[in-house]
Amino acid sequence: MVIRNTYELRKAVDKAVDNVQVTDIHTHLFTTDFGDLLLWGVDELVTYHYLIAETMRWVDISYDEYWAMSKQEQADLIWDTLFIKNSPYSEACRGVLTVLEKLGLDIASRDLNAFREYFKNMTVEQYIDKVLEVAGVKNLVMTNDPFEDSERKTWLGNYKGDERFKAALRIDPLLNAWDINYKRLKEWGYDVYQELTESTLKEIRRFLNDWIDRMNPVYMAASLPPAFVVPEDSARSRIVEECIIPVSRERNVPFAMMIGVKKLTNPYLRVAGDSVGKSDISTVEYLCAKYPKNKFLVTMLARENQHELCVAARKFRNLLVFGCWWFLNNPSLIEEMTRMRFELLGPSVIPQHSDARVLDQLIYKWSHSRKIIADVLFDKYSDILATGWIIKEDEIIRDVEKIFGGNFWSFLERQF
Ligand code: RAT
Ligand code: ZN
Repeated sequence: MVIRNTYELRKAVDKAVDNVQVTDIHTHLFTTDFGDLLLWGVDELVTYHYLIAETMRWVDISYDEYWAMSKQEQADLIWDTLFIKNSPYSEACRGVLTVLEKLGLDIASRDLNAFREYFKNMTVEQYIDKVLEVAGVKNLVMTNDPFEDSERKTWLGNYKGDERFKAALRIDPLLNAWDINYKRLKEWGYDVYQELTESTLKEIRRFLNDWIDRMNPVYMAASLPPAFVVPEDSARSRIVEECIIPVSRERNVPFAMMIGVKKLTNPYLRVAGDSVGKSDISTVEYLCAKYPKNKFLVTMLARENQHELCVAARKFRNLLVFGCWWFLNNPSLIEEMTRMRFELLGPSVIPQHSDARVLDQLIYKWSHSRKIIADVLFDKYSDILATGWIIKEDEIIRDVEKIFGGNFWSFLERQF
């Protein structure tokens, strides 16, 4: 169908974006094989670390007292602080309301215990089906760290998998603390030393290959500090160039770099204590230029890095920009970044991932992002419609399929 005016355009864009089944390329969710590692339900939702950080701004209890509480006590404190004593319009608070509303619960009751009741008779299997359906997510990528003992035992034991959940091999410990973690590789039977000799590098490649065989990951990923620089004289830089790059190319497993995290700026906040810093885009440019046959997925945490990251993607087809990560996952910034990306890169980006740590969050993260992406798309199509360009509804559906996941799958298939 040919779109004739902005009224039809608005309807077609909203329909395409509402109906698209998403591939969520970065989450912290797990299959049921991993037991308690898959977080779900209202107490997990309310104790999301984004909300812990917001709560501690209001309350005067010590961090230790907070961490000593049971999960339910923590949730009660957060609910009372952020939802009852203050209005819950921060993005993370609003997200909880969106989830409860989309599950059909009576938000107006403000009754956390009533919300808890809803989950009492639900099995996790039923709830996965329900959430994926409500969120419109067809498949998602986990974060799988072989250095996490709780997770490792499942990979080495009876991992069965679920077609909807893809693995991603997370390698932060290898890149960010080699001086400590080489000992773990040694324990696991790899003949490595702290000094990066040829034979140690070979063993690191063997470690990566073994885990690629075991997990069948769609990419290898690391969260990296603002000071992430390649090339430089450091263990991290050498492991990137001499291990990650060759294995990534040989196995066709892209390297996902998530750059700009200042770890534990406030260590007392634990998982909620990380912050953001500006990073050097030259590292991304260097890697894309020096290794044109390698594939790189990149997201950066600082708002200040977003423009140069788009420009880098214009220069390098082996660079796929994705997501509005963590502190950028707020409506004002998602809108700004999505506009800039569409203007510089057209549909050749992945505007969003959820980063869901709690299954339920898929519902709000995708509902909120869909709305903003649809608004920006409508503006962009309106501009070309005004020139006399003919837009067909099928073409809108085609573009929407790409940005909500198709680009990811076709990037994996490309051969440079
Ligand atoms: O967004 C988050 O939940 C962060 O804590 C991190 O998990 C971050 O997304 C990461 O993958 O390191
Ligand atoms: Zn994450």
